[in-house]
Amino acid sequence: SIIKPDLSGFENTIRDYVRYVLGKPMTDATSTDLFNGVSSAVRKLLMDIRIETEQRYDRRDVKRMHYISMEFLTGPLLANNLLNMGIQEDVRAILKNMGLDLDILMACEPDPSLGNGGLGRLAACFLDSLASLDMPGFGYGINYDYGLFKQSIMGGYQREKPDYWPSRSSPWLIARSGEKCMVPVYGRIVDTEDIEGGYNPMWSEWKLVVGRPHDIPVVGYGGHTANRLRLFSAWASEDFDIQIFNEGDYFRAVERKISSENISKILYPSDSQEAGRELRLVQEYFLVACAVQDIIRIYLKQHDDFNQFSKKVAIQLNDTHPALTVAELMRSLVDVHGLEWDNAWDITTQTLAYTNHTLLPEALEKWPLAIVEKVIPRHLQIIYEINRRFLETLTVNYPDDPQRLHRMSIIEEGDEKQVRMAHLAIVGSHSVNGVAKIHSHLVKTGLVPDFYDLWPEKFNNKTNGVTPRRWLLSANPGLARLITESIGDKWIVDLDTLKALESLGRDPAFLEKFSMIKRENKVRLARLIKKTAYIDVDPDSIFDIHAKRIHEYKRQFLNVMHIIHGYFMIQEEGVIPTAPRTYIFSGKAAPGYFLAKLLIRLIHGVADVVNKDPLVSQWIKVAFIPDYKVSLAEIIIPGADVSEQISTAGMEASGTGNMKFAINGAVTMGTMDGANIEIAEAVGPDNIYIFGHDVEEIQAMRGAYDPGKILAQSPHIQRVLNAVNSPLFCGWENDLFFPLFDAVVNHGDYYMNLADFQSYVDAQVRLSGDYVDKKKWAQMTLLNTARTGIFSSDRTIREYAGEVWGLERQI
Ligand code: 26M
Repeated sequence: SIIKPDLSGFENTIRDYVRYVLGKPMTDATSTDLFNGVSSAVRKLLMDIRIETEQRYDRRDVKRMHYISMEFLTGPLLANNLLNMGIQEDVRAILKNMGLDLDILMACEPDPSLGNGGLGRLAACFLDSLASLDMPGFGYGINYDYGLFKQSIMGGYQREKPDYWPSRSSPWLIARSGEKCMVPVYGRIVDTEDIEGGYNPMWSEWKLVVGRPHDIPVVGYGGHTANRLRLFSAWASEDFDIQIFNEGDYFRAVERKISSENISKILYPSDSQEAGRELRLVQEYFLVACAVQDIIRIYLKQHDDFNQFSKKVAIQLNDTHPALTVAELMRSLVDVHGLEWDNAWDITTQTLAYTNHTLLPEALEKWPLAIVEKVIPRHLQIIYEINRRFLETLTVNYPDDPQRLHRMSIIEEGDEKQVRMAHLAIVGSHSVNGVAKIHSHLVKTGLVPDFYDLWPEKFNNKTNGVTPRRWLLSANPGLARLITESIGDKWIVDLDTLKALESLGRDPAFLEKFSMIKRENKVRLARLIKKTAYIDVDPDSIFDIHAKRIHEYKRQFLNVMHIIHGYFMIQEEGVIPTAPRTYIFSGKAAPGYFLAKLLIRLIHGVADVVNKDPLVSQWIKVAFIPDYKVSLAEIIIPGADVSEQISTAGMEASGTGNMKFAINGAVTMGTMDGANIEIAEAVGPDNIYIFGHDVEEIQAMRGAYDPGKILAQSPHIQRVLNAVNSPLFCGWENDLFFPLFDAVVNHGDYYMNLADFQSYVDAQVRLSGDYVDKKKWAQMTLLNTARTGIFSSDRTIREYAGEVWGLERQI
């Protein structure tokens, strides 16, 4: 049941905000002013729920889970908050009465882009599910001044611009200056002899950075529970450098202050390559230190020793980015709170759990000892001690196996010694999980088999999920309404009930309505494409969408190869396709990722040729929607007929876009990778297009794979690749796409585009044939919606809560 908040003062709060906070008469208020006014009225309602929730948790002394993540990709919050509190229609009416349009105000809300992609968005879905399940789960992150860069396209090239979002003035952020965290950083270790003559390390001459919390309330569906996401801004309080101020070196003191404040300045924009920059390590440590201090402070409000700690606190590490939590929690327990090492270690490992999100070797975090020692010398000592004890137990378990010890050590030996963050996280946690069945299997057998051998019971799977509140109820209001009219609204909190839609597939009137909604969503998307990419597309063509970060392993290149192939089939062979198709791409490339950026240029080159060709453009259109982000995904995904999920098998840990598309009734064109495998299992083989080599086949091919051989045997592939390497798509620049051609033809085609090409083309031909059978297609897409309820993040969170966190509902 929904508890609706009292809206009697709502209009007045908006008017007061405009008049007394902005100091304007209502008649002068801009849409953005009014968005802020409405949001602050909503925020008042959120605070009431938030305060009640906290009192409930305190009263019951509940176990709390803290999700530590360098990224939280929330997207706009107004629509979601209104829907979760069940007041969107009431507020719409109040505003209408004031002569205002809620949709126009909502469109003024900037996306807080505090994440790169899947990992950050998953964290945001998890917070929504935790609150909707009335569970005490909280987020800890960084309040970056600059989120992920804004992407624009100039002459087919990606341009990056800073994304300065209102990190100080967003109506959703509540600064909590009273709960600052003090973070020591840099300095050196001084060894002293204490009274008993023992070793007593001292960390001295550190600088102090202050973490200022900014809280975003996270209200669950139904309005019963509001948890919080706590984001820290780095801040240098004047008094920490009072010394320098006093010495009269005012400018040096101000300089220091500025450099401390750089810590939360910007989100690192690479979603895979390790940045390796000192500032990134400082960011990771800053987050961890603030979070640990805050968590312990909250715990000690209700306890006076640490005996209950792991009974009352669970901490989840979102990838290895916050893996320093292992060392920081140890430091706090031992150095600050005076616990014995063994006791502190039990508490630490019983509290922490680690989620792995990638197998890509280039994405596995390793930090050179020299940088770690410079930034956090005491933590390096603690890591050494953890490793010393760990290796000691290993010699007991595996006598005479020095190779294994070498492989498992937290410290990697070599020219440049490094800390292996994944090893630190595994050793310091009681649970290690992957994010889809296949991925968890590969973590155990491929990534860290030695650890699996040692601690098989630590390893588990938690297949990702997405929140149906944002990704169906909010993003696809037409479909949400139809579903609720047909089977009631239970699905919003229990997505499995969508199963009841299955039988409606035999009702032609229902299928017709279902298809009409997709059509309307395609019209909405076509308008977005016109507005952002300046391309006219036909809503009656197949909308085939590839939306995600641009990366070689995600194989946007394979998709482009197929488009070029289609172009030649029409242009040179006079083949008439079964159905017209619009290929839609959207996604950002990391600013330093040359081939990914070149691929964006290639997509635009191909689009120019194809869209201008009078014959081909009747059948194929290509569009690239710039600046992919949550708010655009909410328009793009519901408008899809086909969802491209075509990574090289074994490389996409899970994918979550794949789930959003399927729930919204798109049919997946995908490889047997990540959660695609579980989607195939859920919807059945007739309702998905699976192609390409599976993980075992890919593994078997590695080493012996020869793209040249495939090339030699395929005139179609030759034609496509020659075109890539020809002036055709280059505009006025010569040899523009040679590096893409070269990577595939001369450098081994690491992502095996050529190995899967033919099977991809075949699957696409089958799909086109099926699309023209309107009824068959409608049934297929309906079954995708009906059978993908298990990909609700509510299901994922229930699994974590029961099997990892020991977290209970607090209704
Ligand atoms: C690391 C070091 C320095 C700077 C940035 C990073 C970094 C940031 C984000 C590395 C990886 C990052 O994200 C990886 C990611 O998004 N992984 C995706 O996680 C999803 C949620 O589990 C999965 O569904 C995707 O398959 C996986 O690619």
